[in-house]
Amino acid sequence: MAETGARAALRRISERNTVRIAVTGLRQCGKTVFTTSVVHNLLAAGQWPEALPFLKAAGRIVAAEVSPLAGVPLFPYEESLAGITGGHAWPRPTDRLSGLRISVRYRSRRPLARLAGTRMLHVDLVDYPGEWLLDLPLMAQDFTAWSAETLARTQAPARAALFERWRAFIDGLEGGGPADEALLDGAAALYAEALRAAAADGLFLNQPARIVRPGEMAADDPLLRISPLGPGGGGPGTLAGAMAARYDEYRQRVVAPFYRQHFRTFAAQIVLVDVLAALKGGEERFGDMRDAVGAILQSFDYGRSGLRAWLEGARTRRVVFAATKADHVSSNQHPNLRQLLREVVARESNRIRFRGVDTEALALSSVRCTEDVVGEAQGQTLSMVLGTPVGRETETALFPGEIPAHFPGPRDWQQGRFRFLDFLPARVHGVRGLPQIGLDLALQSLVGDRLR
Ligand SMILES: Nc1nc2c(ncn2[C@@H]2O[C@H](COP(=O)(O)OP(=O)(O)OP(=O)(O)O)[C@@H](O)[C@H]2O)c(=O)[nH]1
Ligand SMILES: [Mg+2]
Repeated sequence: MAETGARAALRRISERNTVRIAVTGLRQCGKTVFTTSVVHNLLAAGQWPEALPFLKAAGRIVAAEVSPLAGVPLFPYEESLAGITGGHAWPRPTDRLSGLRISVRYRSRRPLARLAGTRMLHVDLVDYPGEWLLDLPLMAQDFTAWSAETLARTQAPARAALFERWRAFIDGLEGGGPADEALLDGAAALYAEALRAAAADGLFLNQPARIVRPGEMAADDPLLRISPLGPGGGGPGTLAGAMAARYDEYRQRVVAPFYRQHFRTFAAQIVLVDVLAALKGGEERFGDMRDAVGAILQSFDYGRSGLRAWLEGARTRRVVFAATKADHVSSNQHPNLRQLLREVVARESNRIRFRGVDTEALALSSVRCTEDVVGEAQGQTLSMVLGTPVGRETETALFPGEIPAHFPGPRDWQQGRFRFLDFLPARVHGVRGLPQIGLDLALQSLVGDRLR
């Protein structure tokens, strides 16, 4: 429903002390762990501001409190934290949407404002399965355009074999032929099977996303019976026309609400990118990850200004790009990790900056699980990381390989070049904040200017 100008103005006033942070990132890039660590470190900052040295306002935070976000199930913060600190286990992949508000009471930097008492900033965060983001680009593509793009993608080497059966099936269909529900369902079933296989194979650009991660929808929901079709006459009553109608219904009923409610307006965005996992996955997965991040960022409307921004509320001021799980490599690799991330997002970053929004890139570890150590291997002294790799019981010092500062070339992709392992959360009490790298810098960029 459209808001009147007056109502929107009132809403704007109440939003003045609220920051909605869009935590954006592909599956398993670290969104849930990031959210947990942000909440925990802000809760701890009132008493232990040293946990966030680069958040300039940390020393002025008095205390913070968590509350639910209207209309969204509560983010399972306690459960996630207990897993990390008590059980030394990571959260499970997210399969539902959830959110929370963390309200931070702080003292103003300005002496006069301080006389008036403390101030409040509400930070709103939403968590969701990373797969779902890949649906956002569908909002701007009609069925014909989406089909053409998807067909081309499924012919590239990384996917060709997985999509072969589906491809043979749709090649036998005449898009302009009469609409036959059984044929449409047949194409959709084969497409769904191939899409799930691609996801299992570590590929990201899988659309429609709910086929891979249905969430609260049933896996056999008729809304999910969608498949791209080859070029061929569409129009009402034809196969292509009927499939286009299914596609539009999915966009309207599934994608649009997700987009409208959670990504249309936010004041700050952090884009989490697991550059290390993509490097480890090899050249094709690395390329797919880059394309997926690019496709998602295309769907945000940056830099609204003037009347429209005023009427619609929060305007994005800043986008922070973060290469996550930086603790998988030693600190001397972080500058290269950051440089590589800057190359990965260069095109999107340029587009965003052109619209007057600041961007920044950093290396991040929401929960630091390793320490830097120096070790000897094959007669060389090397910088290593010490931590407990997933699947092992004891701490181990490892040399995970070096991060290239530029896009890897053919030689870099040679087997064994990138040996990053996943680590278990380190044994911490988790009262004084979770150990982190760059989380405080990220918070400074995202909300620092709002804690004045
Ligand atoms: N060492 C280390 N590992 C991390 C860190 N953050 C995340 N991880 C690892 O990354 C995995 C995924 O993190 P999540 O936060 O669950 O990822 P997500 O983006 O919420 O994933 P989906 O829910 O699938 O979209 C975790 O299970 C950890 O293994 C970190 O700061 N350090
Ligand atoms: Mg998650």
